[in-house]
Amino acid sequence: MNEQRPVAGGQQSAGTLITLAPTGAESAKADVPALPVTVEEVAATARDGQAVGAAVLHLHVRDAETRPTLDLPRVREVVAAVRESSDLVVQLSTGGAVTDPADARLAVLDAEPDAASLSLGTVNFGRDVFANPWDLIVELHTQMQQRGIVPEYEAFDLGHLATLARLLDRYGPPAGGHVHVDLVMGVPGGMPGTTAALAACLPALPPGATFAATGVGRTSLPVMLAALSAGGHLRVGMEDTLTYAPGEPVRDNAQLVARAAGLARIAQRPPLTPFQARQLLGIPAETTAAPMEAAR
Ligand code: KMH
Ligand code: ZN
Repeated sequence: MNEQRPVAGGQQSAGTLITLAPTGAESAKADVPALPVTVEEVAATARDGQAVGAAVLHLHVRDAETRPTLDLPRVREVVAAVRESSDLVVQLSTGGAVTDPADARLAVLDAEPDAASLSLGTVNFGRDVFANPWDLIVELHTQMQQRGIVPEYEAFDLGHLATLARLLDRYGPPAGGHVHVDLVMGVPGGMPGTTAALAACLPALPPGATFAATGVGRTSLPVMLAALSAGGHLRVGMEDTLTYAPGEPVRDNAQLVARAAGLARIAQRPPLTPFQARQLLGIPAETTAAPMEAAR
């Protein structure tokens, strides 16, 4: 299963890893009623997302007032609820919100996720700045190595991939041994969500790495098609995309996953299961059969 074929700068998989980023830290529940923010809503979103093809959950947590939070008991509660409702690989965001301090971002690793995001550089983020200085990058990388948490390296710009090369050269491979990069495209201040920008990133991927791509806003579809054409994987969800088509708000996260899964099947690289995703990313299989895999 999951046969690997070489492509420029990285590896191509026979299946497509679909990561669901359902919530993010930027949108307000009051503006986007379909955004999952409660423990129950996030757990149901994980279950429904898996049912239509997601394998990984990129998770930002909200508090009881629906505000983004890194509060550890709350993060643990949401992680436990997701593990209860689905088999998805739980990937906690260490990016948080642009206002979150570095120590709180590092502390989410205490919630013992399977995986965590690791942003590779500072980037303008609309009118804000998403700060990722070198020392924080190194601290996240080495702490994840020590704790056996598999990083998803997030690149918002081509130069961030040069930082990744330096990081791996100086500090060695990540937990699990496999390098997986998410190209986050179309952030106002980062690289554009275009085929040309995606193609420019490919030779800069570390040897043997896999990549996914995310297109923010209206770049969602072009980035998805470009990523599939280049043998890449996909990240979709309401963290990045709130409009399904011009004038048509996203109904729910499952709608975005279902569209990605359909395109992956058309590309003859159908969605990977959570079990296959764990194999690809170097995450140990769960010791007990989780709800949905066990039911198959
Ligand atoms: N919310 C953004 C400022 C991550 O999750 O690691 C950062 C972000 C990246 O979403
Ligand atoms: Zn995020």
